[in-house]
Amino acid sequence: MGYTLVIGTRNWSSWSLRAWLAMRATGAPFAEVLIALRRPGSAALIEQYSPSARIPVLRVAEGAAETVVFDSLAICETLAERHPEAALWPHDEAARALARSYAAEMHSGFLALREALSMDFARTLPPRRPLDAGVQHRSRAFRRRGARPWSASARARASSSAGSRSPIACMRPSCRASSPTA
Ligand SMILES: N[C@@H](CCC(=O)N[C@@H](CS)C(=O)NCC(=O)O)C(=O)O
Repeated sequence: MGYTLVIGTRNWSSWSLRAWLAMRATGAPFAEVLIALRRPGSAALIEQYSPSARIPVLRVAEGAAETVVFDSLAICETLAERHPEAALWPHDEAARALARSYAAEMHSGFLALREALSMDFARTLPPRRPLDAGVQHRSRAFRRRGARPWSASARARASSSAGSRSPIACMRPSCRASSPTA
């Protein structure tokens, strides 16, 4: 029996990462085929391994037979089934149902989120805009008073001094209503 996991560029393919993490979690040995994505030949290469023209793909060879699993969640389920000792899903039935719900929801939903914030570990972001002068001024004032603006102690002081004019005001909507500085 032998596993071959076909994945895409590590910095970009979160689908591949899921299958790879599950594969690693089983502790079973596996061969890895890494396909560089977003290159002219990528699609043709993927098609050599995957009937869905998508990666990740897990190929399970058993003697002359080979099973091809071509979806990240299906790969995770297959590995969970084949390696019960790895306990990829929670043992408790209710916890398992909940975990499966989250996994399936992530798998089939959040399209807009995934499009807007696709995984890219290699991207270099432009430097952040410096804080505007007002925020800098408030931060310095807080620091002079020995408090960090949103620390737990600052929030506690803000709520205990409601009614007095504390410069440390909690900005949560529930507090803002009663805050003297709101
Ligand atoms: N639902 C599939 C989606 C897999 C998927 O979309 N993979 C992308 C890479 S992250 C892919 O193969 N794209 C083809 C390409 O880049 O040519 C899964 O969970 O495995």
